[in-house]
Amino acid sequence: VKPLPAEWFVPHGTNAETRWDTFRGADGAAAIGRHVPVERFFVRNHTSTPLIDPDTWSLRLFGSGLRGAPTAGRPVEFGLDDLRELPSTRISALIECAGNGRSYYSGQQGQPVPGTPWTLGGVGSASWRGVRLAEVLRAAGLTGAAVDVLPTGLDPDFVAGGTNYGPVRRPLPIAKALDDVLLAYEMNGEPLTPDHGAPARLVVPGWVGIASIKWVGSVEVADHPLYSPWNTDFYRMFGPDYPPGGGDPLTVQVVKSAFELAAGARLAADREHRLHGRSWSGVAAVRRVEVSTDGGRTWRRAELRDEPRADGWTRWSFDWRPGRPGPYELRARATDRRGNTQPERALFNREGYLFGAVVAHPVTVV
Ligand code: MTE
Ligand code: MO
Repeated sequence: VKPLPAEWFVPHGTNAETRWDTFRGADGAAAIGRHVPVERFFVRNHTSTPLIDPDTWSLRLFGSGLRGAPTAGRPVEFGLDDLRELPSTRISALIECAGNGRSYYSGQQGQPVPGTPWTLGGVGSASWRGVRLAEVLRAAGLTGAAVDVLPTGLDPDFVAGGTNYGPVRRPLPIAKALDDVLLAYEMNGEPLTPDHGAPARLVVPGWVGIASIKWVGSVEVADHPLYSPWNTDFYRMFGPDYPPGGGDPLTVQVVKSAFELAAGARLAADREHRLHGRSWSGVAAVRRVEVSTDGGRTWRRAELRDEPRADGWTRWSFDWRPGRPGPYELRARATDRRGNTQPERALFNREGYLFGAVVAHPVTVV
């Protein structure tokens, strides 16, 4: 992992989250636009960042869902130049860790969970260029029999609690793979950096970050369901409110909101403040945001600063003159076009995934 400076990130071991107070400069002006600069984008690694030579790298496709399989036994390979010759597309998409917001299970709901204690910075929006995975699959001889695809990373095996789970890999249903998944080789107009998956990674819009496999080296295409620990043991919901054997493998992200403000920020009492924030959803564009400055008793509409769009977050602002000094808790609550909104409490799950409840943001008015 490249050094991730503390002025921009909150470090969590091999992971680092973008600090929400760095979205604004000291003068209050926007420091980050619709897309997060690569050097400020959160990093989430199960192990460590591999350095891969783009000139010798290739992507191997194989499996019973390709023409000629299984007897052909002839995997199809694409080098980076081969990929660049296929029609390219540019998309905007958020990548967000399924564990983003996890620390609030403990901090806000008194429910400690293991895992990286993200606040809300395990998310970022970027512009991605690459080839649609559908295009690559078709070029490799996709048949109508394909059910699942399994992209596998070239990073070191994931070892935890004495178990070697093998390389990071997670099956994706063929319907999603053919819908809007990108095999990306550029981020914000530059070749991918090692930390974000160079030379190529998947970008799976709206879905939990683990679907967007970095440093992808192979893709199995199968005419039967595929499994890996990442869709059986991890990234599923376990807990009293879920089926005894666990819920389905996680797919889309939930609605969330964050203030572009430090926790514990100090604000002058007798001035009007323009508070800024962003809200997003893995399902649809965010079309309404409300803010409460009195602990959630009353809510007022925030002003949307973006045309709501499904491929990114909606930026918003809220003018507030506190009046009286003292401790306050700010809250933001968003609703997407499908009517999904943020509840008071998130349903507990053992791994602390998908914390979508309204987050209390403490500030001190002086
Ligand atoms: N791909 C591989 N090969 N190995 C990993 O550890 N982490 C996943 C995903 N892709 C991971 C991976 C997780 S959990 C997330 S949230 C995203 O990458 C993070 O992407 P980023 O580091 O570019 O922000
Ligand atoms: Mo993640």
